[in-house]
Order: sequence, then C-alpha cells, then structure tokens
Amino acid sequence: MQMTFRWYGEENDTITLKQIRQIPGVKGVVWALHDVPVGEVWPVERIEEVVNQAKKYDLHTEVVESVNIHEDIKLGLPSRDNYIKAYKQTLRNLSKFGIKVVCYNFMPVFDWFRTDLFKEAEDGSTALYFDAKKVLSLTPEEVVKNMEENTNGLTLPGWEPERLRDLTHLFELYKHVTEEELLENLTYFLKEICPIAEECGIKMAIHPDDPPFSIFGLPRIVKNKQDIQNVLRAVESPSNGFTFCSGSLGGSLSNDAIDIARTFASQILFAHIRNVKHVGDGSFIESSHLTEDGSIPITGIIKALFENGFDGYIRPDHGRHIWDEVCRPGYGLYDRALGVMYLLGAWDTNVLMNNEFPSVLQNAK
Ligand code: DNO
Repeated sequence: MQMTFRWYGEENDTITLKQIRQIPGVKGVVWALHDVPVGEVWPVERIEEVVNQAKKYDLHTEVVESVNIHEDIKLGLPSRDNYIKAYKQTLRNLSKFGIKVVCYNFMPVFDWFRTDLFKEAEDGSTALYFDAKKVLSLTPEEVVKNMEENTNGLTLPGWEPERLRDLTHLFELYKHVTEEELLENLTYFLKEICPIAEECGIKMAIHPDDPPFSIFGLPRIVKNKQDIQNVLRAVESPSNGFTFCSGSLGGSLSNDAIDIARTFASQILFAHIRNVKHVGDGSFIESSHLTEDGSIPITGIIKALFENGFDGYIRPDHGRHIWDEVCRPGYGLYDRALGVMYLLGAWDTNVLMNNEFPSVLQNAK
C-alpha cells in the first residue's frame, strides 16, 4: 500500500507541495493537467513540468486522476475514434515519465455531484452534502450553477466548462442511450486502450459513479458490485482495473463496501477512502474519516484490503473544511491530513495484528 495525496498544481491549489511533503507517510501526489480540454493530448512539456515540481519535494507522480473521457466516446459517436487516438497519445506521453495508474470515470454528463458544497455540520465544520429531496426539485442547469458558483473561485475536478456548456443538447444525445449501450461503449474504449496501456506499463482504474445511482434519468454503469464485475470482465487485461472509492459506493446503503473491497482487492489499483454519514431519505453529508463519525466502516475496509493483499495506491478522499480553512470544496489540507494519519494507523494496526512490524518500527529496530 502506498499513501498519496491529491494536488491540483502550483497555479491551481491552495495547498503547496511543501505542505504535502510534511504529512507523514505521503509518497506521491495524485495529479492531472486540469486545464487541458477533454479530448486533447496532454503535452509532454506540461507533464514534465509537474513531474519535476513534485520531484523537488521527493514526491512521485505515478498516479494521474483523471484523464477524462470525451462525451463522444461515452456516446459511441463516430467521432470517438479521434478522441481515442488522442487518449492513446496521452498515455504514451505519460509513460515517458513513469506514470503507472490512470484513474478515469465513465459517468455521462456530470462527474461527481452534490447539492451543497459547504453544508454546516454539527461541529461547526462544513462539508459536501447530497440532499436527495433537493435533487428532485432541481434541473440539471440549476445543479451546474449551484456547483460552479460555490467553489471559492477554484475549479472543480471533472467539471470542465466546455463539457457543460450545452446541457440540453447533451441530454438529448443521451436520451436513448441505455446502460447496456453505455457498457458497450466503455468496452469499445477499453479494447482500444488496454493494449496501448499495457505497452506503456500503465493501468487504467475506473472510478465508480458518484452518487452510485442514476440521476436525471442518465445511464450509470459503475454503481455496485455487479457493475464492477461487468466492467472488469468486459476486457481481460492486466491494464483493466478499478479505483475503489468508499465514499462514492457508500452513497448507497445497499452497497457493502467491505465485501466489494474484499472481492476486488487484487484488481483495486487505487483506493479513495472517505466516510459519509447518511441522514435518512437518501441524503448524506461527508464526515471525517473516523469510522464512528459516519455510516461507512472505514477500519473494516482497511482490514479487508489488508487481508486480501491490496498492493495499490491509496489516498484520503474529500475532507471537511475545518479550522477556518479556505480551500477547494472537499480538498483542504487539514482534514485530509488527519485522514492520512487515521488510514495509516488503521493499516499499521493490521500489520501488527499479523505479527509483523509496521515500517516505522522497522526503521527503529
Ligand atoms: C471528486 C472526485 C472525482 C473523481 C473522478 C475520477 O472529487 O472524486 O472527480 O476524481 O470522478 O475520474
């Protein structure tokens, strides 16, 4: 297991590499060229720039989150082949710098979404919130406005303005796309991409849908255990893997996150760990990582990953906004750093229970 931390880049984050370097146990940053429009090739010089910046702080850049997928690929339009060609070139460019895992998702139109980005919690902190009732009363345009206008002036991952410019048209295009067809389009993409990824030594790690159910009637195909199974079986390749996201899967109480972690441990390339607290009627708030603070058994998940030989990258996922920090929604320093320590503590406990020595003790021996 290797601890990482998401970073949005020198120009675009409130958090510095120096700060990340000082969080115990963090070995690398999870990054992306967020300003390259979806579907365009990531330029070698830009990749090199980020890799060198991180290197100065002894942090690796082996995990990219995300190289986003153009809607034409998800829709299976004839123009998809050009976008797939560009995607392959991006993988080739990334491989020049030792990138090992590329996280991506296949959610139509929206990436993750919430109804509130700074919902006040009982302890006075704020956090991302999904109000199930409110969703029913909002139009897609209102959802986008809500998200885009409440970001502290910072960009949101997966919310590329060029993609969301013409929602009506996009919704029209998806009107007749069934879940089966969406899976076929994903399979087409993976069949094209996996051989190149294999050549490049890169593994593709699909991220679950967040939240893990259909919204506004859009098809969703990575919602639960069966869906994950379908995607992993769609193309047999060591480069076809999975990003386990406890918070996304945990958006539905019918998902058993421990069982999913146990079942797919060897194909989990990357784990995003966070907790959410369900408050009834399908609504949930993102809580601290601590198991007792939410509805997701975080320590049970870590145990399941440990016992089933998980050997991938891991990162604390969204945190709350605490101690008056002004930051990108969900991506502050303090609560995520607390999350790192909790996750490493839980992992080391498993190591000890297994009668081995955590790395820290080994250093001291
Ligand atoms: C939000 C993130 C998502 C995630 C992508 C992965 O904070 O969890 O944007 O990075 O869905 O492709």
